[in-house]
Amino acid sequence: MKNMWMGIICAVCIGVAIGMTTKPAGSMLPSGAVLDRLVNESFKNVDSDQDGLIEPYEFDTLIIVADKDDDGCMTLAEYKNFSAGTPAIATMIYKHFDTDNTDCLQVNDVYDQFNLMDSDHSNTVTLREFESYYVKLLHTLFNTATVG
Ligand SMILES: [Ca+2]
Ligand SMILES: [Ca+2]
Ligand SMILES: [Ca+2]
Repeated sequence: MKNMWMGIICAVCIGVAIGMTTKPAGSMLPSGAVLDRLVNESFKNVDSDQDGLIEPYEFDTLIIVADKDDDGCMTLAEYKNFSAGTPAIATMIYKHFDTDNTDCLQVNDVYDQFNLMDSDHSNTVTLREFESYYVKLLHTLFNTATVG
């Protein structure tokens, strides 16, 4: 009886391991329900007054909120704590914006992203606008990652 269960558990292990090896090292591009949850939770992280829209001031305060020690820099460690994504995804997003590799992101570094998100220039970002920005960003990151 015990052996049978061990066999089933091992088969599951091997199945998972094979599934992993067909994907790029490190992390998989989220899709389906996982992506939906990631988009929704990330949106809520930014929408601090929870009215279903991201306003410019909320985008400004994103880094200030994540900057736990208030030294004016959001470090990778601080971003990982704040981000709704897995540590692997958070690291990819962080490095994408920390182009000079100083482990310090400031409001100015990400400020122009608001305009990229607000595709209809209404000065607010809806969940739909945020989702299309986020999906595009993830695709950029994963394409870059698989080349290197
Ligand atoms: Ca809001
Ligand atoms: Ca800090
Ligand atoms: Ca808009």
